[in-house]
Amino acid sequence: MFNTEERGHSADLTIDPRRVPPGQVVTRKWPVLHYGSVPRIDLARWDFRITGLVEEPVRLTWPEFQSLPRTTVHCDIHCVTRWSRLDNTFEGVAVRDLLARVRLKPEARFVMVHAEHGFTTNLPLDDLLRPDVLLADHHDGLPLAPEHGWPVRLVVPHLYFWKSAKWVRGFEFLADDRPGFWEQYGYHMRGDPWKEERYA
Ligand SMILES: Nc1nc2c(c(=O)[nH]1)N[C@H]1C(S)=C(S)[C@@H](COP(=O)(O)O)O[C@H]1N2
Ligand SMILES: [Mo]
Repeated sequence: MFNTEERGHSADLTIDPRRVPPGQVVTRKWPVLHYGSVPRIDLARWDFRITGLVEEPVRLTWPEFQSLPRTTVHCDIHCVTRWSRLDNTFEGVAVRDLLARVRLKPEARFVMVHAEHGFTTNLPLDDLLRPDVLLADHHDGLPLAPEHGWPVRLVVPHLYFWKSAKWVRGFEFLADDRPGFWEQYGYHMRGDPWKEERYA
């Protein structure tokens, strides 16, 4: 799966091993991983919906999303299939800034993230609200490529990358945790790479 150049990179003395979680191999490339096909998206019909345990449901159009305050996040990403990619720059809207405009009900403790083609992934609210969790539309200065989630993907740097839903379309707030797509197949409900929370 990894060529020698990539393997060599993991032994690169310029990489601080403390940045690489246990069982991970550093790659310089950015692998593409998802279930199903890359969706075709029409920005004129795109929206982002916030539903579930909220006082009032929210629907943002593409221009409304684009008018939100912007944040840049530098982070490393860690896939449960054991590759890590260091030094990514994602730009977009911090989830915390978006949710500051939404009144969550006090019972809301978890979120189900919804993406195109019915993909879902679940997160505790505390993880979603970390300041570096982003609805990203740019990576390393360029709009996201379609296969990496254009127009918008979630980026949750501190958890395994399957939580970072590509082609994201909404958040549904819940009182109780529910497994998303990969979680139903046995992936961990939280997915902390530093604790190797790979499978349940
Ligand atoms: N919508 C959607 N998002 C998804 C997935 C998917 O199947 N569908 N796969 C996840 C998994 S398992 C990983 S490792 C990352 C991969 O993102 P990348 O292809 O940009 O590297 O996307 C995550 N987001
Ligand atoms: Mo993954």
